[in-house]
Amino acid sequence: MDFDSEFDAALDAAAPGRILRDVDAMARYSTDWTGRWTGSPRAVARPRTVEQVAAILAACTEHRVAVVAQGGNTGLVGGAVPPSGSIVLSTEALTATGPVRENGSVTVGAGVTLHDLERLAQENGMTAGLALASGASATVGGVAATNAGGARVLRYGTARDRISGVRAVLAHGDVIDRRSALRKDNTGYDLTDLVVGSEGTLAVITDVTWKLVAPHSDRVVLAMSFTDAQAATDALTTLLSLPGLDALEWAEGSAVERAAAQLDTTPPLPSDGFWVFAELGDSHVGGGSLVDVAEPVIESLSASGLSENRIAVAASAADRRTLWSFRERITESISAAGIPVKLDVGVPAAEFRAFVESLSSVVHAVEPSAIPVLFGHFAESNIHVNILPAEGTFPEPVAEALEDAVLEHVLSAGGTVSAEHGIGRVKTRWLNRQRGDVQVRAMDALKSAWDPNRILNPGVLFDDR
Ligand code: 2HG
Ligand code: ZN
Repeated sequence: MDFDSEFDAALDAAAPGRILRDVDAMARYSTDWTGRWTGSPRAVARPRTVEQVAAILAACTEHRVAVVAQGGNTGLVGGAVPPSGSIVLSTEALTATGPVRENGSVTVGAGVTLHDLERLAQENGMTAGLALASGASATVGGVAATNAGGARVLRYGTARDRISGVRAVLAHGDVIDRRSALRKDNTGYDLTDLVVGSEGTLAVITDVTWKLVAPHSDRVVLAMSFTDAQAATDALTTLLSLPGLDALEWAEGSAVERAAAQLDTTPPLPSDGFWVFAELGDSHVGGGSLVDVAEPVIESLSASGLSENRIAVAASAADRRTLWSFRERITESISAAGIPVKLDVGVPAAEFRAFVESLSSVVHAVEPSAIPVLFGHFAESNIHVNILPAEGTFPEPVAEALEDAVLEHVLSAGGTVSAEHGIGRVKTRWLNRQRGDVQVRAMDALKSAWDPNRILNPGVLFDDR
């Protein structure tokens, strides 16, 4: 048997009946959600157990075959796209769920979707505290591997804040089990925190222990269309004083219009301005409803120029969902228009307005016909810079030039090249600029110790070119 067929046999033995090799069957694992990147894996493995994951990784290490762990394939930075000749290790069949413990934590398989985690939480009178528009497909393992955020980071933190333990398999097949039932355990290096956010480069996460949170009995969503970014940023401190603030999001009017078109409707407020969405949630508001408690803050926003026709308040579940959809459907509406250059940057709050206002000139200096669409997470000054081509797709050199111009601008504003989505494949050439040689060498030393043959997600995070 030659080396290749020896590997194929080892893979089949590692997870019998769970290996795909047919090109059509592998298609949905090979192209990322944005449609910008396509890879050509030699196989897709869909293990059902941690033992199968360990056997697959041992075979890959022995044969030096690259492995790309993949959850719901909803990442936006090319972090789960398989390079040619690699295998995709899909975690979608790792869906075992444990009981919700007395301390509100639950251990679930990496393949459980965020929506299924939320359903499980709600059946137990709790909520997951992390929600993404892609939650029907995004998996807990993918969310952990990328330290995903979403709209509720303001209140409940990123995935790292919600995860108290993981079980993960190292490149040689050894298993690190940190699925602890303990809420506190201060014994040595925090291997969970290290694996979370490592984008599949250190280990393959098979299970996650998640800290659920208590739900709110009262919820209100506000949408506000400020006249411009200046008016909105002037109001930031006031907005942050809204009682029970769960989420504070933003979008340019043109982005809201795109979402509205996608929803086949019109925006409920003048869409010329700079939109802010706020969600308030609480259970004990001193007898009054949340709307009553929020009233003084809303009045002070009106007093500082936000006229009544520029604010919408939704209290019922249906109305709240409708208002949120003008923010949540933006990503989909952009993808419906073409394949965008997608960046996810953050700047210090003091730089936010100037950054947002100057972005179109930065983009147009590279490509005059490009269409920037901006939105994101207002409380964290996180800007999702999407740049659409006038038609079709950008040629790759233009896409890279756009990325470089925007990211250069970010660094000069003291910002980060990735506030939320991670480095993936797209931003490897920026990691050194962002973190400096000393920190990248420290990360690289960890990578080499844990994965000496560099089989785990090569080309992601580190610039291996
Ligand atoms: C969001 O906040 C997501 O909606 C997606 O992080 C952002 O599409 C994007 O650029
Ligand atoms: Zn986001």
